[in-house]
Amino acid sequence: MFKKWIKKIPDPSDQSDPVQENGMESGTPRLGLFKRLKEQMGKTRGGFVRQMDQLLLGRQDIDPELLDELEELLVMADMGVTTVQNIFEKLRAEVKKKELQDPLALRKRLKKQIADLLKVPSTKITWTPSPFVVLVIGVNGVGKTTTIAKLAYRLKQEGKNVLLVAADTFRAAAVEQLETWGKRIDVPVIKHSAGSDPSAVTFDGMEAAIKKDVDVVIVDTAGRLHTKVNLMEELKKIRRVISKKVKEAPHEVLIVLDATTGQNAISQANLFGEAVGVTGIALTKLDGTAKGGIVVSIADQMQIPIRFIGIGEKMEDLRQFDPEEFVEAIFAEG
Ligand SMILES: Nc1nc2c(ncn2[C@@H]2O[C@H](COP(=O)(O)OP(=O)(O)OP(=O)(O)O)[C@@H](O)[C@H]2O)c(=O)[nH]1
Ligand SMILES: [Mg+2]
Repeated sequence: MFKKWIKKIPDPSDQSDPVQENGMESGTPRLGLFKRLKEQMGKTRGGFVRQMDQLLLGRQDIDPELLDELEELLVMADMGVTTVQNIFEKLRAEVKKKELQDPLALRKRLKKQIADLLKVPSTKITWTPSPFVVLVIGVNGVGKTTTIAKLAYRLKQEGKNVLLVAADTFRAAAVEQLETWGKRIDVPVIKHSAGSDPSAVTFDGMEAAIKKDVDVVIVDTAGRLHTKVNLMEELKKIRRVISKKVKEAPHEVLIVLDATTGQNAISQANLFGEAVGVTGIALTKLDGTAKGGIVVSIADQMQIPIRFIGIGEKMEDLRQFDPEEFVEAIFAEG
């Protein structure tokens, strides 16, 4: 009966090259990283970016119809109505002033506008002081546990001592899922039995982290409870338990959002943000959507930085979000 809740866990050995980016580690050729990003963003590139190019192809002038069609396309690509309206207000003004004269210049300008929207002051986590506590939240199935495993793997590669806390005691097999990951990446997991109090596991996790001098503690939480109110109350309680043990913690409240859910992701972030506060976003499954525009929408509409993007099921497919690289990958030729 719980079969549908038991997730497929990708084999971490199924990876070409354990790669990491700036700020996490260095020395790996960025070209390989970019190639993988480009490949994994193929659906978006082949989706709305190609449709955009088809619209622009063969046109000599920028007419109002072209602008209308493009505008609609970007909304359909999950870029968000307000964000797209703002972009096109500027574009129309530039066309009117004859600053933009041909479709190719329009494409270039659009790419630049998107890149500018994505540029936010800081997307990096400092990982200090220790224990640095990351509370991971989000609705069910968005990729919390997988993201935690990928993140723990990366941090471990960097030489950090990581500890995972299985505070999703609600879903059958959730503890087991995190434990399996822990074994595969060789990271300890603090757990209680399924159905027990998540705050109690968190308490034990924090105690263990302090005792063992752990660098980073990552707390996995449930995505679903009997009601939304229960879920939020539980998260608040977990938060309180963490703060009691380490005053300024959690240092990062990372919300995991699924890119394939489009604009819904934004309402989820708002909902969780109001209840427990959110300091960063991990946007997963970008490889699974042809509408990567959600990245632009989130960056423009939310005051919270996108820390990581999930671009696949392999261990190295959690990337630190790099706006410039991202735009290059989706607008790349070929
Ligand atoms: N293609 C792809 N799949 C992903 C990505 N991140 C997570 N997944 C998959 O999404 C599914 C759900 O992931 P989980 O990590 O179990 O999600 P969760 O949020 O912990 O789910 P609950 O524990 O039920 O709340 C799994 O099959 C993952 O492999 C990603 O970036 N790309
Ligand atoms: Mg989970």
